[in-house]
Amino acid sequence: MTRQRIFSGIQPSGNLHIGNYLGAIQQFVGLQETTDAIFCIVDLHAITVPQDPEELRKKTLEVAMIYLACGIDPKKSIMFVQSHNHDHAELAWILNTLTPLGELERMTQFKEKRQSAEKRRGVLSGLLNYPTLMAADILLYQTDVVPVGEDQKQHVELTRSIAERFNNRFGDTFMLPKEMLNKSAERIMGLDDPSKKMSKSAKSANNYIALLDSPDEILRKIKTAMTDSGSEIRFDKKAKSAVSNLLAVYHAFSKESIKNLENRYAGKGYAEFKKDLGEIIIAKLEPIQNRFRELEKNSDEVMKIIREGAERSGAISQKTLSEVKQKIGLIA
Ligand code: ATP
Ligand code: LTN
Repeated sequence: MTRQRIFSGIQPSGNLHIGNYLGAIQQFVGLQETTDAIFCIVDLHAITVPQDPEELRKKTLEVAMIYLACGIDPKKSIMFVQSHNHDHAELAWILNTLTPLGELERMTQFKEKRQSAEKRRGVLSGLLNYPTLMAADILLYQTDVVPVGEDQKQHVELTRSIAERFNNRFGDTFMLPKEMLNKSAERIMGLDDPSKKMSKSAKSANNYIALLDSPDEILRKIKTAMTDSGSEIRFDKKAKSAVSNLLAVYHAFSKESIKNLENRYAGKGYAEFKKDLGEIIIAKLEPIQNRFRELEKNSDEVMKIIREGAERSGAISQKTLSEVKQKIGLIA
């Protein structure tokens, strides 16, 4: 049987956090053993909101190093920077000409980001077209499965309908992809506001634990993380949303069941629970941080990996793009 193709991407637009790790990267590392895996650093998506040019370049390399430090192995997977393979922008343009405006306007992420952009410098049309670029990323590789956090499910669904519509009109061209969520960590919430997802573009760094936060910072952030009224440590998303989120993080890192955790901390206060949770996160992130520091000393090697990745990805994407151009009537 042929191996399944998986594809996913992360934006180099801030500090990668434990939500990105548990919701996405941790799945990537497992999947590369049994699938044909492609991981992208989606810099063209990052610029749909204003970025500082120097910072963007630095963050792009940083995401590459974090992928590697977390265990992405370039011998098993392809890893590259989106803008290094021009097929992505080209297919995205073609898909824009085939996607009704209304479908893009109803995307939840667009509606949310639009609100915060309006308060700043205005909404850029790239923000609206973000999902067609994501559809291009996925469809270029005839992807079967897209491992992502829950917030991206709607974009994968839209990708599927864009692909279906194209196939119906021009004949079978694209595989129809499916999202894959990590059930126990599909939506890690903000430490300072458990009603919203943990996000690297949050206003305050107290919203998230970055993968590169120091042990002291991690302990401080967990200590000051919001809790709920009452002192019980119980999983109840409605009545105890903050504590439930901390329990979900504890479970995702320790693999200990939520039931066990509830029993272990019965009658104990938040302080002890938070101290243990902080220590577990520190222990899990330590080896990743150590590998990251080593890679930082070796950025030429990392550059080489992403350049090779771009070439390997291009060999695959170019086949799909040629077929698309041929089918829609562009002269090859
Ligand atoms: P931003 O909030 O700035 O848009 P982000 O934190 O959502 O950024 P992305 O690069 O958009 O980060 O996401 C990378 C991957 O991490 C995606 O698969 C996304 O679904 C997943 N992810 C992001 N935030 C969370 C979260 N809080 N819980 C679980 N998964 C998440
Ligand atoms: N929109 C995604 C990042 C992303 C992506 C992709 C994920 C861009 N292209 C293709 C999966 C497949 C996000 O996490 N915000």
